[in-house]
Amino acid sequence: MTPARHATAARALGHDSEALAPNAPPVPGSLVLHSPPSGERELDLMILDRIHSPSDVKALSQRECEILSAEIRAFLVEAVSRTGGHLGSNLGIVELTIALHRVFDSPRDLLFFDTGHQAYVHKLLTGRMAGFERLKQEGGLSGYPNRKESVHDLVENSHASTALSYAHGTAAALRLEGRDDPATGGRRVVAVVGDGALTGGMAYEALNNLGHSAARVLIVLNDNGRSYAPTISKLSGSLTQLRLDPRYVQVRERIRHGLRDLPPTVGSLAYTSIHGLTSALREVVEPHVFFEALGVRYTGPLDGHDIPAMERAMRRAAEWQGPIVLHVLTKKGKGYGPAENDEIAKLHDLRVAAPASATSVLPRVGAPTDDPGGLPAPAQLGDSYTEAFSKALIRAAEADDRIVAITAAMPGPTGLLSFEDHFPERFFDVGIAEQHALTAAAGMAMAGLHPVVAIYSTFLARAVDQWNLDVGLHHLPVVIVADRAGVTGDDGPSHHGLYDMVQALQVPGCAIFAPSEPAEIAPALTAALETAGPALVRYPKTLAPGPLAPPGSGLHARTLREGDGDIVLVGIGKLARACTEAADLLAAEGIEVTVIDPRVIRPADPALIEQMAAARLVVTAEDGLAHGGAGAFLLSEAELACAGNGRPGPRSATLGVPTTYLAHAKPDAILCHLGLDGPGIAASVRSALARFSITDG
Ligand SMILES: Cc1ncc(C[n+]2csc(CCOP(=O)(O)OP(=O)(O)O)c2C)c(N)n1
Repeated sequence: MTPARHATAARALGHDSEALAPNAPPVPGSLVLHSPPSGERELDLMILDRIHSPSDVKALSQRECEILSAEIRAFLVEAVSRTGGHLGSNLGIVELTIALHRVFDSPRDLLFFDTGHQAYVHKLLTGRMAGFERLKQEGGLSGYPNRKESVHDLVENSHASTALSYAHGTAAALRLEGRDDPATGGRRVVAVVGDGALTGGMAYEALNNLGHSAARVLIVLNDNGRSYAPTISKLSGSLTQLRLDPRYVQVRERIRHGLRDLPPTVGSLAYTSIHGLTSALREVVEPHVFFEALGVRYTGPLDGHDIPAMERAMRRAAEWQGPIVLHVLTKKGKGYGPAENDEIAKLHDLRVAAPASATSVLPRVGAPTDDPGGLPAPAQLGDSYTEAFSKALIRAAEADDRIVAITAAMPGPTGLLSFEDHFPERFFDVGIAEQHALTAAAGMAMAGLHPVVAIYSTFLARAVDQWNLDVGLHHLPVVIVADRAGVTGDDGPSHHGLYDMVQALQVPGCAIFAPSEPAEIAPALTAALETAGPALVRYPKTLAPGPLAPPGSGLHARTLREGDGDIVLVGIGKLARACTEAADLLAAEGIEVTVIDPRVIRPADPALIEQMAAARLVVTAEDGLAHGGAGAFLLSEAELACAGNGRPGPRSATLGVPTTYLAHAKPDAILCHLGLDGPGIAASVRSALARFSITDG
C-alpha cells in the first residue's frame, strides 16, 4: 500500500492525516488497507485483532481507543459490504460502545441495546470478530444480539423500543434482591436507545415507570437525529435544536479547546463549573424538562464521538441513585462518505445481491465520497413487490384524493417515498409507533379519509389489538399493506412475517389479499380499496423471476394449471410459484394436479371453494403459520360447502410454517428445509396420495 493511499484511508476515517508524513511508515495501530493481487483486501487491524473481551478494551490508552475506532469503522465497511447488514447505525455508535465497555463491566453490569441493529461494535468488543465472515448467514453470526452467541448479549431483540422495559424489569429485580447499588458491589443497568426508538410507545411507557419507581437505570440516548429516515418527533426536534443551537455549540467548543491543555485535576474542576454553564444554556430548550417531568434526570448533551468525555459522564451518571438519561450526539454513518452522504437513510442497512461474495460492493474506505461503488441501485433490481405497490398506490391516490398513506418510520423500505413526493400533505410518518399508526388510521377513516398503512408484516404484530378493536370493530375502511410477509430470512426469528394472515383471520370482516407476484399487487390494492371494511394486502420482499400468468381481477382466484380436478394444489401468495413447480415435477411422474392461486383469502372466491370441495385431495401451501392460517381457513370453507350439500369433504393437507422460532438463513433455504419449495410440496402431495390411498383415476 502506498503512503498516499494510507493517508487517504486515514483521512476518510477522520484520523489526523497531517500527522502522517507522506513517506513515513504507518504508525503503530494505524489503519492500513492492503490490496493483494487477487483484488481481495486485507485490513491491518493492529488493535482490533487484539480485542477478545471488554477487559482488552479497558486496557487501551485513549490514543489507542481512537485508533481502534478507526479500525472498527474500516472493518465494518469491509465486512458489511460483503454480507449486507446494518452499517450507518453501527458506524455512528463506535466510540459510544467503546466508552460503555471501558466504564461498565459486562456481563456483570447489564447492557441492553435497543432494537439491537447497532450491536455490531458490541459484538466486536466481546470477541466475535471472526463471526463477521458469515454475518446473518445460516449458522453464522446473527444480525442482532443473540444469547447463544455470547454472555454479553442479554436479549434477542430487533423490534424497537424495548430496552427501557428490559432495563426497568432487571433493575426492579436487582433492587428487590438488594443488588442494585454499585457502592455496595451491586450491578448497574444500562439501556442504549436511539432517538428513533424513543418514538415508540413502549419507550414512553417504560420512561414513565422508570421515573415513578426511581429504578437505578442509566439510559444512554444515542441521538443521531435519524431513524430509518429523519426521526419524526418533536422531542427529537428539540434535541436537534439543542445540537444546533449556536450558543450551545460555541460554548461547548470553547470548553473543549480550553480543557484540552489543562492538567487532569484542574480540567475536571473546570469541567464541573463549565458544566453548570452549559446546563444553564440547556434551559433554553426543552428535552431536560420532558425527562425530568417524568422523574428521570437528564444530563448532556455530549459529543458521542469523544470517548474520554463520555467515560467521565458515564461514570458520574452511574452513581446517580435513580433513572438518568445521558444524552449523546452521534453522527449516523460517521467516517464513511457514502453513508454520511446518503441523505435519506445514512446507509442504515445494506443489502447485497450476492452475500459473502469475494468482492465488496461498496467503494473502499478512502475512496472519493461520491463513488457509489458497486452498490446496486434499487432500479436495477427490477420491479419488486414494494415497487409495484409504490406505483399502484400513487395511481390510486391520483384518482381518489381521500387516499392517504401512513408509515411507522419506514417510508423508504415500504415504498412510500415517492408517495410522499407526490402528495406530501397526504403522507404521514408517525415514528416507530405501529399501534398508533393503526388507531390514527381508524380516526382518519372515521373522518372520511381512506388510509393505507404500509408496514412490515413483523411490525404489524405490534398492533393486533388496534387492528382488531379500533379498526375492525368499527368496520373501518383501512387498508393494511404488509410488506416483507412470510419467511424473510437473514434477520432471524423476530423479523419473519409469519403471523399476518393468522391475525387477519381473527379480525372479523377483514378482507385478506395475498398477491402471488408483483403484477398482482395493483389489482389486489384496487380490490382492497373497494372493500367496505378493513383489508390486508400482504406480500413478500423477494423478487419474482417472471410472470406466472396474466394478472387476475376483483375477488376471483386464478387457475395456474389445469388438471382433472381430482388433486388441487392451492398456492397462497408467493408459494403459488412453488406449487406450479411441484405440479411440473408431479406431471413428469404422471400425476396431474390443478394449481390455483386464490389471490383473495377472505372473502374466498366461491368458485375456488367449489373446486376444492369437489376434489379428492386438496393441498394448500403458504409461507405463514400453517396452524390457523390461510390454507386451514380455505379448507374449512370447502368443508362447510360439502357439509351443506351432504358430501364428505376432500382429503387434505395444509403446508406452512410450523409454530416455532426460525433462525436466520436465506429465505429459500428456510423454505426448502420446511418442505415449502417445489420438490418439498411435490413430496407432500405424493405422501398424501399414499396416506389416503388415492390412486389416479
Ligand atoms: C417495532 C419496530 N418498528 C420498526 C422497526 C424498523 N427499524 C429498525 S431500526 C429503525 C430506526 C431506529 O432508529 P434509532 O433508534 O434512532 O437508531 P439508529 O439506527 O438511528 O441508530 C427502525 C424504524 C423496528 N426495528 N421495530
